[in-house]
Amino acid sequence: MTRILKPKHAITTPGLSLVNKHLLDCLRWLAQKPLLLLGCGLGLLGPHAGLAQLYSATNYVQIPAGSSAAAVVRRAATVTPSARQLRWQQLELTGFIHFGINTFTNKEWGDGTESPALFNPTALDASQWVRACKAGGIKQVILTAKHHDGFCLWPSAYTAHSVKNSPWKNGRGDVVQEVAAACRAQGLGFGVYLSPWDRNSPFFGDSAKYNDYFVNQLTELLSHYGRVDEVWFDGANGEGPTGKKQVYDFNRWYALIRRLQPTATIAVMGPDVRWVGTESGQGRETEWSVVPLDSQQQDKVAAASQKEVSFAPKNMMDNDLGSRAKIRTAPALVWYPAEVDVSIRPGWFYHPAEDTQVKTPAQLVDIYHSSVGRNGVLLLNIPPNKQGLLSPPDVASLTGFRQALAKTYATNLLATAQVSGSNAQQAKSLLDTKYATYWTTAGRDTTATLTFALPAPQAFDTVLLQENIAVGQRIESFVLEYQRGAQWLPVAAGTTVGYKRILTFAPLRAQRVRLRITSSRLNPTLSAVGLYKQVLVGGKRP
Ligand code: FUL
Repeated sequence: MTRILKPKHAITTPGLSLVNKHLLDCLRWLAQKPLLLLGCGLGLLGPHAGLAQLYSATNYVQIPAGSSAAAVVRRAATVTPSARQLRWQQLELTGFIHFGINTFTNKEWGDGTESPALFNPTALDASQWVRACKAGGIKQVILTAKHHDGFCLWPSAYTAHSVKNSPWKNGRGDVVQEVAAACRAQGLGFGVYLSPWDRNSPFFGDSAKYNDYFVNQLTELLSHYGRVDEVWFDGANGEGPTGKKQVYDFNRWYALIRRLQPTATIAVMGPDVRWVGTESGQGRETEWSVVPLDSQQQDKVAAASQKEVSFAPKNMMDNDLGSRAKIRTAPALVWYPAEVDVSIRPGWFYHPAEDTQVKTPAQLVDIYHSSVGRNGVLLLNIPPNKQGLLSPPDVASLTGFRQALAKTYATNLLATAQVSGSNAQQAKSLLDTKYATYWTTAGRDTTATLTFALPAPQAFDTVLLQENIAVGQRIESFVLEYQRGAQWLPVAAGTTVGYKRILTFAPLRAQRVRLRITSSRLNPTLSAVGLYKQVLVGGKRP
């Protein structure tokens, strides 16, 4: 019997308890094979050499037992993203395409018994999908190559349950190929979602057989379509037809991905990108990219005399995963940044009844602020319809969203301001729009004040800050103030900054503003500071 761990449209991914379990199994396996992994990994030496295939030299640090609180904080500030994680973070906006047999049955989850004959888009045009995504500012597109129903959007050699047995293009079509080609042609990154849970495969639940099947499918996807930039493993899971629980061979999958597509990030049930913990489009107010390994699991692992622990944080739903209190007793810290997945419609797949419930440009702008503006990467789902096209309301919303962002963020009111305060001689790098150049403090200063005098009073309602995460995430709290008469009054205050932090507030008018960084784990850095006035295009705020 199939046990469904995730209800339709739930905002959580209960499969994550299994995720943690699988990751633990994976790390156990890794701990037993350090030499093997050293050989096939990146050749790193050091305490985490056995994890080389999962981690870079800088995105994983062990915390020596007995470290002082201050030492832990300093160590946390030195954890930095791998090259693949940095590239991914800088994309800011990525797109999700849920398309498959569910599109034709009007369901969210298929049970795997659907006939491939149902799959028959009449006007499928992957270039239209990618064009609309690009017009929405999206930089990379992830396609559901196989969802839980097991139906493959490419003609896999390992199952009959695919497009090859559908009427679409007389069984000679390949959606994965069309999307990959469209992304390449239009300069977008390309990623694949391959559901580990497969409700069609007769092998599911027969662990070794299914792992072989899965590896074969993954190999097809990673070898036949050019560069793959992200591989997304969903946490939702259930039992197979045999009634047995499928034990996933994650370490084998990760090794395969690193070998065939070394620049791809592995997301959600993977070491590079963390599921933010909701599907609402809301990231955390306090979002650390440096998080501890799961201390609960550490206890279990310690009991089993293992040295390494899983990289998944203990509770993905906590409103803080990485503050000083959270990292204090961590055995190790990892760079594990948040991805915020949300659909432009209520469902992940297309349903005609939801044509009137497409999120407006204003709603998407709010989501941008609560995801990218909270140190996350937005993964926005836009599902094609039965014709095989993105529908007009979705395309219009994407375009309106992009226009609103472009207009708002075109004019940084601080661009012509005079800057004074801590290390103000470096202020040029704050305002030069280059991410790689950055301001920092002198000596060992972990606090700072920067004052901006505008040429004339201006109205504004948004502040944007960016740390240079290539050297780590450090800022723990900041406040923005404006001058009225002789007084400095608070405008907005926040905790973490990370790659990007955006705070919006009721509009006000001022000529002098100042940013005070009140706490930082090491010298704070800033690549950018901006003050803006929101411009909304094509729609009111909800
Ligand atoms: C969930 C799945 O069950 C949904 O169908 C969807 O694919 C979403 C992105 O992840 O876990």
